[in-house]
Amino acid sequence: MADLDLPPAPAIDGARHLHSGKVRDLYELTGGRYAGQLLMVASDRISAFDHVFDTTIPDKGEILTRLSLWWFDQFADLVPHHVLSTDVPAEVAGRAVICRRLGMFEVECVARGYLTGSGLREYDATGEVCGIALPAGLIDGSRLPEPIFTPATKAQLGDHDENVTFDRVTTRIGESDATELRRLTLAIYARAEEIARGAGLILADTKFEFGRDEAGEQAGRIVLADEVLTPDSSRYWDAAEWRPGGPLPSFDKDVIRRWLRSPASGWDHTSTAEPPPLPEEIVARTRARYVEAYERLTGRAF
Ligand code: PZK
Repeated sequence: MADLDLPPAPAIDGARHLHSGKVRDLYELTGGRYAGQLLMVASDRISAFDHVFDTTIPDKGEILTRLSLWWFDQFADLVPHHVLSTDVPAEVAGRAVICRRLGMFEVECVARGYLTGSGLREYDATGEVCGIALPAGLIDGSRLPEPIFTPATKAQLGDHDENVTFDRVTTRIGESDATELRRLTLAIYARAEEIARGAGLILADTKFEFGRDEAGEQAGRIVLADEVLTPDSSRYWDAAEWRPGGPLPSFDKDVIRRWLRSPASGWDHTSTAEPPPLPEEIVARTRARYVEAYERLTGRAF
């Protein structure tokens, strides 16, 4: 994939831009009570088929920020999280959090309860995912006998992450941290999967990032970072539509993907051409899916 080509991160008073992902921007606070800590801003940008669209989804950044905060609360007894405050600069109100600067583990901690995506591709080729042998006969969308930890390492900018074995994680960060990240990942996934199922959603897989507190009273402890269990970091399916055997529709992005593949878009999604702007109706229907995910999971009105 080509390098990310994003709009420049907006200037924020009292913050210095550090880096940007496809849909989020990271800043360092330069003054005030939390000087030196981080400001994580969720934009309204959306990506699909490895492209970031020029068209944005109104309120997406706020919906995902609020959803992530709600999830952090659900695991307060399992793991500490990195959020220090939601009292953020006015220009990013509602869609940013101030978070503790951690020493990040360079491991994407993925939990899978269902087989699809890169896990399915690896299974079809080897019968294993990240070195974990799975029973024969599984197909796209199959529920796994039990959830598994399938770590990955970050690839170059814009490239996909690479699945790795647990042994590889051990070599990278040591046996005791690797074991603890696996335990936490599976414990959080188990709780989240149960909550999602109660909301009629299947949490097929999800990715966590952890860091270590390096200063202060709590130095040494492992902390849950990033955003958690948003549709951008997780794969949600509508439980009512779950049927193993084919690619299942993404809860949030199916509307966009179907339109992009349709003649109406005039776009060849297999080409390197820039995707067209999204029509108003597609934007509205996609926004409604994010609102619906938020409302079904949290039981709160957005
Ligand atoms: C950290 N990212 C990912 C990339 C984003 C986010 N608490 C933390 N301490 C130190 N570093 C990070 C975090 C967190 N979370 C997260 N990169 C570094 C990332 C691009 C944009 F908003």
